[in-house]
Amino acid sequence: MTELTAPKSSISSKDFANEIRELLKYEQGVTPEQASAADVYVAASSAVRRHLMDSWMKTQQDMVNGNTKAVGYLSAEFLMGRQLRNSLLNAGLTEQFNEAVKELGFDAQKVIDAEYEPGLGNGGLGRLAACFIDSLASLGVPAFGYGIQYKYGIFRQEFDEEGKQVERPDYWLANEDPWGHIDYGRSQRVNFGGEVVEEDGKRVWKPAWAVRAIPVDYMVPGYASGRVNTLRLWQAKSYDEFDLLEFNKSEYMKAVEPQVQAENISKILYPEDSTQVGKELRLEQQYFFTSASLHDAIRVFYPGQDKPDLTTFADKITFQLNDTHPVIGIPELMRILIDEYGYDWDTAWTVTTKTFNYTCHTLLPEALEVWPASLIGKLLPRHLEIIEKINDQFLAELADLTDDQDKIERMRIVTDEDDAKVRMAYLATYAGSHVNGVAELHSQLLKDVTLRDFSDLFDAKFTNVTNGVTPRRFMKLANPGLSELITEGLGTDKWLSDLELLKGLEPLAQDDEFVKKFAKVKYDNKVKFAQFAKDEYGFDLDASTMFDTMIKRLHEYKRQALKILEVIATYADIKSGKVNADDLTPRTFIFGAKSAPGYYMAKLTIQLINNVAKVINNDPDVKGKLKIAFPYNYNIRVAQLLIPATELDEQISQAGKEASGTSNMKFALNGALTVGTLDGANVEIRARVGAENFFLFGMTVDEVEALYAAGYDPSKYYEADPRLKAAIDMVANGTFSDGDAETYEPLVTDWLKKDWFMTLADFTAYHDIQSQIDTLYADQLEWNRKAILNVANSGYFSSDRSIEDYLERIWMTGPLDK
Ligand code: 26Y
Repeated sequence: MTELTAPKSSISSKDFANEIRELLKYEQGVTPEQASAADVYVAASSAVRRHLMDSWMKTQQDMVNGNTKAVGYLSAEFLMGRQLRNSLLNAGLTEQFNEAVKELGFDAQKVIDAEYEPGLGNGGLGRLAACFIDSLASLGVPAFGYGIQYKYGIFRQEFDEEGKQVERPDYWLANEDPWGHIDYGRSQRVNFGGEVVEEDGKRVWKPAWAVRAIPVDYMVPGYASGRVNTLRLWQAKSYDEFDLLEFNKSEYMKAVEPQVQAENISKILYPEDSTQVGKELRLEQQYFFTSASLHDAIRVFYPGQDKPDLTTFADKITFQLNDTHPVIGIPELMRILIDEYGYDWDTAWTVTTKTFNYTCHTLLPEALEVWPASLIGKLLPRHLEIIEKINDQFLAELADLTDDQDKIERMRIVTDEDDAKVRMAYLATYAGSHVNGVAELHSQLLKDVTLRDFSDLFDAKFTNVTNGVTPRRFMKLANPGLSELITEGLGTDKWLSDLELLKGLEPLAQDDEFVKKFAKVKYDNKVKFAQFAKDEYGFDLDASTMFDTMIKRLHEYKRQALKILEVIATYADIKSGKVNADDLTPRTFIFGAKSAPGYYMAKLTIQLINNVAKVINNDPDVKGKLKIAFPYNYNIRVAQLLIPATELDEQISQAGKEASGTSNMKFALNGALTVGTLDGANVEIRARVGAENFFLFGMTVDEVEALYAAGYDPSKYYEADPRLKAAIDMVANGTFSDGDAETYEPLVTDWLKKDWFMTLADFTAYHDIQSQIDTLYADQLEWNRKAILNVANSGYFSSDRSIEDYLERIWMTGPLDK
């Protein structure tokens, strides 16, 4: 007997259909006959929201009235993905929806597809935030996600005739957004600029301008917890609608200028995802949402109190800083406590340090945010004073802890130079109670390298929380076939809220009948993806070939170049007759990647992949053997279709560069095998699924270090491996640029002269592992056994487990009472 615990609302499909009819009539003013799929999508979404409303209100009340500390997840990015299916799942309305829309004469998938994906994040960090708020709600922990409701999300990617990336604005709010509820009454004032003056012995900030932060609330329904939390995204609005004095015809543009300026703050998500961008507007965004959120939390937890006792603030809510982006919240809370509520410095400091914790998501020093003190002084003069005072206090503390003057200098929060800089990661590390990395290796490297001086002196602050992903979206919704098979295999669907139960699948890897069913699910997912790729992109993919996928932001350290060079080398092997195409496992290489618009090398790599695709896909000599598919505008929707269809997952970053990775977890949970380096969470995935079920290759962190130290010369590797040489020569000689040798010259020169991420040094090892992959793939039963073992042993990578670790190690709180 299969035990089913998934939430199920008691409402009938008929009644649900009637609710949709009502909403179509009273909200949209259309009959079901007149309605479009988009209308039905809006009405159905509103109907689901209504069903969640009681739980949402009760959760808010219990949170404020109870004594369970809440979590505030401060993040500049929340990459939520589409909402309707997820909300239906958690509200227990999936079946009713499917039936109801049919009754109304609509195709369910068309209704689902009417939702435009909100892309309010760049990649891993933003998606992690989305998984975390899902898990918080599912565990019944009272929490707010706090961020920005960007008007334009991550750009829509297109490819032009030459295969170059073109960025188009992502105006996701062009149509009605039934999920976001604008709450004008709870807006906050956020001040900027001006100066600080001395009044009655006090420092008083006289700001020059202000914007109104208006909250847009999204429900975050938990799975099977009965709880619904809130994602509160702030929208910037001007206080001065137009200045009518200025408003005559010729001054019209001038009249709306202040409004335009204020509203620019929440206009666009910065598409940079790793190297820092020192843009004034970005600092404005960071201050805008952290200031509004902190004030909001005071409003929520001390309702109606003019003189709240904020010494208890850290008992009401703990704030997690998702990377350095919200770190300006630290001096802001100091300012609120001192300037707005009259606390003394030491009291404010005690409250502030208890309130914040910091998660670091990088190892690349160039990604650690640093702001010119002059810029902070211009936008936030009072905050600069506070930061300087924190710095002084810190230096005094350090002087008591160490005699090492160099170390003290290295650790300064505000650098000692003419054009002084403020190091946000250092500020967060000093002021926060805890600092964590996002995978074991990453947390270790943070201590050993990136934040070494800090860990020397404040070791107790440092901890690790390995990332995780939500099984609701990335298994149940993305892979219904596998989910059903797992439920059948385990005899229960409880694994969706207790993912370690997947362990129970282990014996089934030896059951040939089960393995065949598993293989069938994978094959069906491939067919489904091929169909989608045909409809959406016009690709002809062959589901009988191996689906070999690399999806992630385009970065040199992630080494998409390694993958494409290996594909080119294989192509060259076949063309030159060195290898008989019939001896190779036919593969479809699938890429998905956006590049930061200003990242030249990354964009050139995209162009190269597209043009290698053009050549290879049109060459009859390799037809049926090698194919490249590079769907443009990779996003959560594509991920949900592609991950379940993938057999081989590429996680091939240079060791010591990828903080964690999270798609690696999604792939393992969906039964792909990984080819990867010992980097980020790959290390932990391999340890859990077993070395024999993971294709490991490449240098370790120590080997990388040693090679840098010895003086790295990539050209040696080029000379030593004829396949590598052939591949690079092909790129250099214009094979993929209509004979033009100039096009990829910067890439070629970089590979041969610099190759900072040692693509060439790992090339031979990467190739050597391919024959092992082919051999295993030839034995489908064995391959699928290993894939099942990956699923069975990846339960640890649920974001529920990550959240439990945060609760225990950092937040010191838990679920609300039932
Ligand atoms: C400063 C600004 C330009 C900036 C904006 C976005 C800097 C960084 C980012 C985003 C970083 C990011 O997505 N990092 C990824 O975080 C994932 C979740 O922890 C990790 O799995 C992944 O390894 C890391 O690259």
